[in-house]
Amino acid sequence: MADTTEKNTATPDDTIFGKIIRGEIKTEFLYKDDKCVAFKDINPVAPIHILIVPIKFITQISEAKEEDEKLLGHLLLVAKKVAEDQKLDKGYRLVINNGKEGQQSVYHLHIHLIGGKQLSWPPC
Ligand code: IU
Repeated sequence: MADTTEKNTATPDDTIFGKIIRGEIKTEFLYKDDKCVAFKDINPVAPIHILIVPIKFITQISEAKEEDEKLLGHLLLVAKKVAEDQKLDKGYRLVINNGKEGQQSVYHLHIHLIGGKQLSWPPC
């Protein structure tokens, strides 16, 4: 399995997702607007595994501010729209990993959209 931890490529105000957003790494966007992008996870854990990433650099959900309230709502609605586009009508899961114990590896906030099979619970 590819090592997707990216500690050595991140700078304090950028990550590989910044490069993807800016087009420095060629990536097919499944959705894009002036606030966020969505693209396939490079290491999918399910048949459908898409990341919804804000263009604004927020390292993680625990660092989001009151002023980000509208953006966070927008990300959830985009995740819902992408799920509909992917015809995930039987269900799906949205996940935000936060920090070390949350298994976050890329420190640019993102929502995982996971589906396309029967998921199990609990996840740990
Ligand atoms: P996490 O919540 O920070 O652990 O998720 C980061 C995700 O980013 C993880 O699922 C990786 O497979 C994914 N990813 C990617 O899609 N493209 C990349 O270039 C890198 C990581 I680095």
